Amino acid sequence: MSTQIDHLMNESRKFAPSAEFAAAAVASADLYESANANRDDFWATQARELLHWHTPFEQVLDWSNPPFATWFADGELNVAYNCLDRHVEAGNGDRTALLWEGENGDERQVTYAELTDEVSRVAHVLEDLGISVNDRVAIYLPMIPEAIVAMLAVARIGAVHSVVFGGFSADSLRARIDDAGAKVVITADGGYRKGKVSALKPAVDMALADRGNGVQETVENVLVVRRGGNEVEWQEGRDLWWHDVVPAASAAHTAKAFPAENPLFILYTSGTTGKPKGIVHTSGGYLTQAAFTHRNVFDLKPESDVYWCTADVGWITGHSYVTYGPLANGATQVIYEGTPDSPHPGRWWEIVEKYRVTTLYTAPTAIRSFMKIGRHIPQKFDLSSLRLLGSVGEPINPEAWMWYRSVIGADLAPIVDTWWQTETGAIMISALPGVTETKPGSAQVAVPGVAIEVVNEAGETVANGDGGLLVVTEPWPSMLRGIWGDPDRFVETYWEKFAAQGYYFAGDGARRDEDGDIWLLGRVDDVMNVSGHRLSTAEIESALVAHEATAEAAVVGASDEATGQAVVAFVCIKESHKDVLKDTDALVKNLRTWVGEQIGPIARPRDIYIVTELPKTRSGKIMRRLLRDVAEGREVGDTTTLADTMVMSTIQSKVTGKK
Ligand code: 6R9
Repeated sequence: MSTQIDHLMNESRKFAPSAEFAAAAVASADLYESANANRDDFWATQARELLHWHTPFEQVLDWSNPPFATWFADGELNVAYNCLDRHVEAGNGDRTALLWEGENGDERQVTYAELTDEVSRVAHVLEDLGISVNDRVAIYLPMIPEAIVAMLAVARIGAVHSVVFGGFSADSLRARIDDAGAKVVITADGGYRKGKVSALKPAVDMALADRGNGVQETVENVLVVRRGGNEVEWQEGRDLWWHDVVPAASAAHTAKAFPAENPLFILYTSGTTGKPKGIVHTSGGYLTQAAFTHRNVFDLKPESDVYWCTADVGWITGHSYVTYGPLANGATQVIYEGTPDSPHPGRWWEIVEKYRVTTLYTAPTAIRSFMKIGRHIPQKFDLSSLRLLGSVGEPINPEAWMWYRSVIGADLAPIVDTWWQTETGAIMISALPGVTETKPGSAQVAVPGVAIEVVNEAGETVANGDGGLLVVTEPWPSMLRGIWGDPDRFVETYWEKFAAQGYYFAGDGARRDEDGDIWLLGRVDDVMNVSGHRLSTAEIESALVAHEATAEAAVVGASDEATGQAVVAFVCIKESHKDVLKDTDALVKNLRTWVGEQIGPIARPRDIYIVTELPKTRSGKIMRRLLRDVAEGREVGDTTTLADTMVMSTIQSKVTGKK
């Protein structure tokens, strides 16, 4: 790795936890000690302490057939019982589980007792529809309490859910239903997004329309929640209204025990090829690590905290840190249906104020978009209840980290930058609040019980100060158990590169600094090679965002005859600095010089395009692949997973107009 990425590593600011926070912290340094002493014993202890086992396990990890692991395989549990009934039995039935806020201002509060009843009813309904152990149920819902109810009802009867994000098209839904062979789809008429009802049921109808290609339809029933109130078409015999069948079902439902390795869910994630991968997670190990990390990384005090993870349940973050982790731990959490700026740009902060949110877990892309609008919006609200902030999904630039800390966290709340993936199931790298001294921009250290290394192409651990590839060197409880229906792809994608060492290859570039702290440098396909120097997109983006006028930046490597690759940047300007747009040539020149000063001349972008939006997936990840197409003058590839498909044509016209 060249010295060019030193820019990021020169970050010398450190923030020790306050004595007060540390004294009351849930996590302690002892966790590392006991995990290091014996990893398997450590996880066995966590599994026993955090979960209820109908049949206690004897076996912990079985790694005799790598990369196919089992955890706690002879134990039995019920995941929904762990998230619901046991809290009621412990006397906490009146505790609020969900504080739901609809985008249109509707509100619902659901206690643990009520949630248990509702999940039990839906479990009966699903059983009456013929769903049993291992059957697949697709869930295609907005962020309403029923989304969580549906997931838990499927889990309760030992079936497997496949949640499909409500923003995905009928085609994407069709592909996911087919791949998993789902028997039931749970959906809604529609939900509120950006101030209006966005319909969902028509996409289900379209997905299930007769394709005339002889493929056998697996879906027998569609269960429909009324939320949007929009008109929907109805197929008698197939479609059922939730409000007709659920309230009529009994709230008494016995949660049966299932083996710990019973599949809990499939979640599709995009890979390097077109076909999405159905990542498979199982029950006991997954729930153990989701609950452990949720408790320790978010310093959870279930009696007093109000936790809010802004992710949709359509993503892994919503699975592990909205549904499973928080509910297993008996937390009280906010669920918000809509977009951050509906009906006004302060909506999130209004919600924090209203519910006295203590813990906020969100993505850098959201933070940067709030930076872009300006601090005067959050400053209108009382955010003093916030005591801990989390980040996930992308590297968080030091500038965004500092803004998050000072504007949202009043310079007091610790920030945990959590690295993990759909495949890892739960958080793998993060500071422990109250224990770790935090550093802006670095995810820092593996959580207790997880073994991470940064290695070179030969699989050798790099020295502190050097960069390489991020690997997980030991199996972990919430690891993916495979790709649905494709064991070969599972082995090839994650385990072949470091087969000799038996390491899991995450696909991310990383570097350890002199303290041994880990810095994520983006996907390895986002690493550029300019005149033989390795440059990371994350590093140049950080430099650009550190400029006072920049709100957000995306950098790609475009092929270049002279230098192999050249740096091409796409930059959004802050509302408060719109004046600089009067002279874009001067602005571009200024930004190039700035990057040169920040990192070195080699990192100066060949081209800088000033744009109003960046292309992002619906989970907020910048789609650099598309920007690379533009930068290299190619036709832009598949844009169907973009949140806003218009963005690319706007950018394209900007770029061609310039040339
Ligand atoms: C949880 C989630 C996984 C990819 C991962 C990495 C990036 C996630 C990050 C991060 C830097 C962090 N990523 N968290 N990069 N710092 N704190 O996002 O899962 O959607 O599967 O994405 O996201 O590149 O490989 P998923």
